[in-house]
Amino acid sequence: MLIGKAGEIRSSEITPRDVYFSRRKFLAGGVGLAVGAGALRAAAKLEGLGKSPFSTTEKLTPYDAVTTYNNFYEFGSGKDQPARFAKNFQTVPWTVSVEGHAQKPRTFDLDSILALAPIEERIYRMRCVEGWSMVIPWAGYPLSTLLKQVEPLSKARYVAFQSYYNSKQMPQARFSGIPFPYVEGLRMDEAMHPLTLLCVGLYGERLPNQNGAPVRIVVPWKYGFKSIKSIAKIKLVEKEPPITWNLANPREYGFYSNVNPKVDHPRWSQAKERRIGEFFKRDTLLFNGYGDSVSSLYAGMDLKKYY
Ligand SMILES: Nc1nc2c(c(=O)[nH]1)N[C@H]1C(S)=C(S)[C@@H](COP(=O)(O)O)O[C@H]1N2
Ligand SMILES: [Mo]
Repeated sequence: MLIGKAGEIRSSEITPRDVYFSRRKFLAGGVGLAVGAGALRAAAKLEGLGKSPFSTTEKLTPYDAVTTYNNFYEFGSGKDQPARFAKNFQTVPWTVSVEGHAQKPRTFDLDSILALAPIEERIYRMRCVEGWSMVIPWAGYPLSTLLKQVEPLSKARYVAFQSYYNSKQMPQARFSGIPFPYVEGLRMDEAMHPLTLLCVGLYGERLPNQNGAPVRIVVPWKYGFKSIKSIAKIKLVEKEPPITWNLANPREYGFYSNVNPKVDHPRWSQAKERRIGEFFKRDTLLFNGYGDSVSSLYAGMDLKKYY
């Protein structure tokens, strides 16, 4: 991964959250063409989202930045490419198969995923391995809720995820320089942790294509690449599964990839980060600030070795 030009997004390009919401209200109540746009947005709205004690109260990263500054290499390696090239990504119909060491392996269609549990808003800090961060109001429920449905067997020690891949829908993928389908993995206890989110939306709406529609994982204490987008398959496995960025460059990207200001990337420091929209860099926090909840998962592990 290359570090993008710092600063990244000019403030003139950012629509603040309140402007975004009032614009949406205006579109929904408008006439003519505006009604069309409003109706499209309204269809994607998630109603009655619960609040979560796991949410941070930090200032949200503006909607426009969250949805136009993305890594989604299936749609190109440039930050602006996913928003442009994922526009017509076909996410209907969609299924996620949950298989492997389970008593009741099963394929879920999207409606059954959406209906499985109450969807709540989770405002998480996100830290990309490239050195930038955002605060994003995700919507979803714990991944553990889905995994429990299939009744994992004791042999299941890791969870392997696979993104959807279709070179016809993703013609930019072959220029991205990483292998596809994109794969990721978590240890079972990480996957079952209440912070690990099965995510179906952001900013009160269903996920935009460029953010991993229609369903993705969000793991806030790890570098962003662990938060795999547009998942098609989840497999309960015995051994640590391969992960895309480790396959692409094992020296630079490990399986754990916990956010850690003391373990530098071989080509750059991880001590600081730039919150998108802010000018000054801030200190990066161990486990991205979620240490109270997750540090016990790594008790006794050398985090320099298990990077
Ligand atoms: N399938 C897939 N998932 C992916 C990626 C990708 O290229 N392909 N990029 C990762 C990286 S590097 C980051 S930082 C986050 C970005 O998520 P966001 O665009 O929703 O903020 O998605 C992650 N998930
Ligand atoms: Mo990233």
